[in-house]
Amino acid sequence: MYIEIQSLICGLMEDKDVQDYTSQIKMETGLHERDRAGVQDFVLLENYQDDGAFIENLKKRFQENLIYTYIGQVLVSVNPYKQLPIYTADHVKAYRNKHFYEMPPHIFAVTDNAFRSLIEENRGQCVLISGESGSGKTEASKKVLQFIAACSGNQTTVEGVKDRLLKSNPVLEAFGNAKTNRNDNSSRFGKYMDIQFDFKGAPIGGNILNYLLEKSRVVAQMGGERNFHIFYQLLAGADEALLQELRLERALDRYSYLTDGLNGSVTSINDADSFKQVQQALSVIDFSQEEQREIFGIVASILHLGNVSFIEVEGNAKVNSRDLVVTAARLLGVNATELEAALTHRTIDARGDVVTSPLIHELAIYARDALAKAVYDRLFSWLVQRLNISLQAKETRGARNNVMGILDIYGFEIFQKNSFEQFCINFCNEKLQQLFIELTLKSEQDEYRREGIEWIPVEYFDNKVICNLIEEKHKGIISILDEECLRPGEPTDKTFLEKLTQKLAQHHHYVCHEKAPAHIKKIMLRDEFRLVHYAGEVTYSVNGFLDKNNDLLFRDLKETLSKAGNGIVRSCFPEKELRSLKRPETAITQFRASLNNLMDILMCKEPSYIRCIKPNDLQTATVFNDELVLHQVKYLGLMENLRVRRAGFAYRRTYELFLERYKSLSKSTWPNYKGPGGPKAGVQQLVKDLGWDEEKYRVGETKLFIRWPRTLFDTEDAYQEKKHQIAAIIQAHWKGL
Ligand code: AOV
Ligand code: MG
Repeated sequence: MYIEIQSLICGLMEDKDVQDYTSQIKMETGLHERDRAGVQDFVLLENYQDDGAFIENLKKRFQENLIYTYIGQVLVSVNPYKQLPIYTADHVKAYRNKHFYEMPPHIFAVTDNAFRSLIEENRGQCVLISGESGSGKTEASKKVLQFIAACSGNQTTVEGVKDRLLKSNPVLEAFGNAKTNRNDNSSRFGKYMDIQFDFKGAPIGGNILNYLLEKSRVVAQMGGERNFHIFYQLLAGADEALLQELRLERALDRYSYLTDGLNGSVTSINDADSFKQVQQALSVIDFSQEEQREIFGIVASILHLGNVSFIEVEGNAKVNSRDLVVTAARLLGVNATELEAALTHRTIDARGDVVTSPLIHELAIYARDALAKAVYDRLFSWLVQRLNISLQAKETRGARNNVMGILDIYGFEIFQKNSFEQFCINFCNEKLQQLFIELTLKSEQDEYRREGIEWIPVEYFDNKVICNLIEEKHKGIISILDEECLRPGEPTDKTFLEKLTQKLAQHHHYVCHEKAPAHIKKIMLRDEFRLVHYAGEVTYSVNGFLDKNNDLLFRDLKETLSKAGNGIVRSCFPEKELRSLKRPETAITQFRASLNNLMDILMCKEPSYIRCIKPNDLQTATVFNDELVLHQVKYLGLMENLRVRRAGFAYRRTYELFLERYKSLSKSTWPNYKGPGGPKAGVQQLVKDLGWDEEKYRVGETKLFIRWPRTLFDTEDAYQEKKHQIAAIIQAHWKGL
């Protein structure tokens, strides 16, 4: 009897251990928890067309700390704004090697799924994380990395790689993240990280691509915002000796580059601790002492530069605080007199005619800020390159396809004042949304086609029209901006705006001041234009567009830096750049090219999607703002995503899995289907025995497609009942023993 019962349970519980039985039942927050905690896959929602029901489901789950929900394979994640105990080693173990739907939704399940496709099918993967600023993308990317590190190989060689991969995060965040009004730890750069695996699934290397750092933040911040974390970390965390060497004082208000926005610390951030972590991470990644000294030397030099002021003598700018220039020059390893001259003069080389002229006060400030921005920006790119050297795989044979990419970019943002930076960031988000549309639609269509199932297309809002408005050759905003930047004469931000309006006034997604509807006109200034993005309407001020796009650093400064004693600075400003006669590409053109390159990389990988949602604007765990969430659900296209998923068939399972789970429901499949035709025939027999009528399902090549969730609910209910019956029999049996 005992043996019989045991084999019965084993059969029912698929591959799980008998001992796991009770915990298994507890873990299964699956279909049966749908009343208390909503449904764990939106395709199971009865009234799936109704956005109210969608939000209600998200809210219910959020309140139960169930932040993850699926739409088919897409993971929707709501930022909990508090630490949840769901990322432990036990969780990693529980999700490792499990079938996607066997466990409650989790970012680990998505990662495990991608990871297994990578290893078993040798298909390049990418995890695409999107959502607006503060919705949890960066945290999500860290969880993906955590899972991969925890469940892949543990030989010492691999440990080194994993350590370096993990430690690259605190370094990049220190230099590339900052407190904004949307997020205390906002990414101010885009990041795509490839992890390379060997054929056994052990990480052997990685590579990071970085996208457009918001360098204007180095010299100015909006009210309530901060400069990049590293400045505060250095001042709070460096020991006295280091501060002394860098000639720094701890007080933040001593530094003009730190006093623009929020002057001080942020409660959610411990700068001194973070600094220790950064130092430790730099050591793990094998940055030499010399390199570390040079890095912090550069950071400090920027703070000193920011304090350099000028006076005007007979119309020409003169440095007012020579000692600061001397200190900055020492840290950069350049000649102080030369730096002073470069800050106040401009040399123009017009076809061999070299003319040096003094700068007016305003231009000297411009030159100083351009210098600080360029040095910081190039330091950041240098850091990424340096990390890549450390992450480089020693052995790449046979590992070509075994690459998993993780994309974590800056999210869509709307501020009070939006400028060139927001324009770039939001453009990037448009591109990513475009990719989502293409890939989800495409893969869905492919699956129906592959499986030989009829398919009814669903209407989508395709944001391609906005991408085109921005990037189309000759006609798009980028082209118009570049044209204006390169035009001889006196192009200004104002003439740029005029051109925009002249050429785009008719476009449905472009709104100019003159043609704006009355209620919009009221809130728009004359130097602004407005774009109807997929994620909302944003008003951009054209102030600074030309300057930022031209991204000009006067030749004199470049020349000075190319001879720097600080090795990092020297390598960031190579001499050959000075000799090049080609006009450097504009900032936006470079950005567009790098984004299009990224799209190509992503297109040839199998994507997994994580759609992040933020529950409120207050960065708090206690508020779920229905309206705000609905807005995100709408623009992320989640309702359409769900409709597509439901248009044909809500649920699909491979024959093997379906049969394994539900075989106990029919005599012809229990304990095993023995007839001809394998699992497919078994499932066909099973659903016939269950009395499903033809309308409810379709038989694909490898999968069973189920039209209504109710069908699956009923089957699942029957299965659960059977399981409990058996459990009762076992209990009775044990009592009787
Ligand atoms: P983002 O990357 O999407 O914004 P983050 O990942 O930085 O957003 O998340 C913002 C903050 O929300 C974090 O600093 C955490 O405090 C909290 N948070 C997010 N996800 C979780 C989680 N799973 N568990 C606990 N707390 C979380 V931006 O980079 O601004 O677009 O440019
Ligand atoms: Mg981020």
